[in-house]
Amino acid sequence: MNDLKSKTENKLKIRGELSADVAFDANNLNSLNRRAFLKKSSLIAMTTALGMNIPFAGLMPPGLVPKAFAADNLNFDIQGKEGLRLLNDRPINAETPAHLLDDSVTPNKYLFVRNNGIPPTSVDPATWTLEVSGESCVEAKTFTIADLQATFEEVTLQLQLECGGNGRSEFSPAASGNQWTTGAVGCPTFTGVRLRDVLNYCGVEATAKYVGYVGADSHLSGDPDRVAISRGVPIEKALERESLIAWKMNGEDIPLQNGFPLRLVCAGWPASVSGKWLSKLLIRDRIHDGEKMAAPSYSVPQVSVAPGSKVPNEEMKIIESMPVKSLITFPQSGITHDLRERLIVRGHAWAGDNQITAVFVSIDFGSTWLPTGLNGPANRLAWQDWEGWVQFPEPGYYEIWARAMDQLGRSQPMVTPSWNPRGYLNNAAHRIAVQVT
Ligand SMILES: Nc1nc2c(c(=O)[nH]1)N[C@H]1C(S)=C(S)[C@@H](COP(=O)(O)O)O[C@H]1N2
Ligand SMILES: [Mo]
Repeated sequence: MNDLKSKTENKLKIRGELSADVAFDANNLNSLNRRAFLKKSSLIAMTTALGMNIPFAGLMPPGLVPKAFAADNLNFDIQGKEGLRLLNDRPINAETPAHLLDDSVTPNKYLFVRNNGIPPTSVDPATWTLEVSGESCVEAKTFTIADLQATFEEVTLQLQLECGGNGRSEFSPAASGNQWTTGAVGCPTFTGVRLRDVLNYCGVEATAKYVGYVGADSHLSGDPDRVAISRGVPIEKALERESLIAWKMNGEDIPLQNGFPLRLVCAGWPASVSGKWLSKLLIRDRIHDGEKMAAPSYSVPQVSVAPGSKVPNEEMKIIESMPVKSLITFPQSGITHDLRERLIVRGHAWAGDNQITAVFVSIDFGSTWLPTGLNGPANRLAWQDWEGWVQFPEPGYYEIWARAMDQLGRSQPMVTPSWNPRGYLNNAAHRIAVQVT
């Protein structure tokens, strides 16, 4: 693992220092600065590197790096996971390639892993306890998982989790942190009890403003007095009927890396609010002040800023509902397709607390958009499946782009949206490469 980690670090070091001899190395290109690439490239160079013609080349935005060059090449072994791409091994951070997210309900082996610290090592669900307290809690109480199961109504919901930093790798100038591409997202089902039932059982004072979580993972430094992460949500979000304390994912034990034996799920917001290895909940009379609550963590500038700007913490705001986004999960980027056949294209779309009303696809670099068929969500805060088909006019290199819209009319930009210092909330349209022969 360490060997692979240093490879990743080396890749990061060469970011922006593109030399001619690596210009067409597909494995290196995805972590390189796009502008540096394009300074040295031309349409001729691109078609030579692709080995085929680009029929819609005239419609290609200047500065676009063909998706075909961005190969996902790092596969790793994490217990209970399959095919994930590792970004960091301490703490473990691994994302799911888009084509492995094709299922309507994300299987346990394909849910991404984003750890800030070191997960607990010996977990016994029979003795695990959850303590509820805080300034605005009427009566502090402690529950075992069996207590939760015996006292409250059991609920199963499909809920989407997306890391606030998903898509960070595309920001320029680069933002530090895990260089997620598109794979820090998933939508499994969770079974547990409603957070609000548990909070109301303990009593919520009128002064309640926020609910914070504490998990049983430890800080990377090993210092028992330090906490890796302790975030939370405003009381209104905590009291929504979809906010859960869950002990099952897709009907099975939650995978260890995803929070076994108990986790919070407050979907539609940065997944950092969904505490794993949940051991405490605090009903706070103020904005929760746990680790990584304060700016610049999970915060963006209050007003948009020029790329590369320094933004004082006081001018940042905490990220709440996530933006509109979509993913093409079929076909896999890089496939070869027969000109005579229609190509089915499908994926998912989601929009934080909101609902998707349409998804469009384009095969001509965004000049023409075709509507797709869209399903409703299984329940509020689940992603929505969409499917359409395209037919290509002649052989050559194409990209399929997808773009979703929500009920507020918000859509996705074709380029990276508002630059922010930590590289959050990139909802640029997803692109895949197709070779038509
Ligand atoms: N206790 C604890 N909870 C946590 C984290 C963590 O490191 N420790 N990471 C958070 C972040 S930043 C994200 S994106 C999600 C990731 O959930 P997953 O690993 O199950 O996909 O968990 C959140 N909950
Ligand atoms: Mo995250």
